[in-house]
Amino acid sequence: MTEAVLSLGSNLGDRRAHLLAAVNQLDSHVTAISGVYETPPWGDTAQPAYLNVVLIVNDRSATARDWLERAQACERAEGRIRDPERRFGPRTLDVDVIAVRQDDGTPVISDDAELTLPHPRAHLRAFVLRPWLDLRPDAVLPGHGPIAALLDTPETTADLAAMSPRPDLSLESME
Ligand code: A4P
Ligand code: MG
Repeated sequence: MTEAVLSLGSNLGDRRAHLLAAVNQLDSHVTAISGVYETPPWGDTAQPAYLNVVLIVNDRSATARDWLERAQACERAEGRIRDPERRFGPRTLDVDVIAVRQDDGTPVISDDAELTLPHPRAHLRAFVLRPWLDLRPDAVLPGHGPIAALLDTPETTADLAAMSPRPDLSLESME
C-alpha cells in the first residue's frame, strides 16, 4: 500500500470544476481533501491567480509511479496543454506528486527526472504546504523537515501572506 500527497492547481477556465474533476477521477482513493486556496502565481507571475488544493490518496496496490500516471491522466482529462516555452505557465489543471510513503511509513525517495520524490520544489511553495498543513499539521517533508517550519522561511512567507482561503469554493461537498 502507498499513501500519496497530491497538489492540484488550476488557473484557466472554470478552476473549481477542473479541481473537482480530478477529485472525482481519483474517486475512492481520496481519503482527505484540504481547503481550497486562492494563490498568487509562483515562478511566472504574468498569469492569473491559481486555485490550489491538496489531497491525500491511498491505494493498496499503487506504486509511486502509478500515482504519477494517475496524476497525468487527470491533467489530460482536463485538456491540459503544455507550452514548452513556458515552464511554469498557466494551465487548466496541474497535478503534482508531492510525497509518497509506504505502508510502514517509509518515504519513497527518488531522483529520477520522470518522478522526483519528494517533489523538488514543494519546500518552496506555500500553495502546497499551507493546504497540506490543513490535513496533516505534523507532516514532515523528507529531506526538508516539518511543513509548519517550511511555511516560515524567506522563500514562503510572502506567498503565504498573499494567499487566501476560499471556503465558498470547497470541494468537500463533491458537487
Ligand atoms: N516529474 C518529476 N517528478 C514529478 C513529481 N513529483 N510530480 C516530471 C509530478 N511530475 C513530476 O511536469 C514536468 C515533468 O516533471 C513531467 O515529465 C514529470 O514526469 P509537467 O507536468 O509536464 O510540467 P509542468 O507542471 O508545467 O512543469 P513543472 O516544472 O512540473 O511545473 P510545476 O512545478 O508543476 O509548477 N503557482 C501557483 N500559485 N499554483 C500552482 O499550482 N503551478 C505551477 C506549475 C507554477 N506556478 C504555480 C502553480
Ligand atoms: Mg506539474
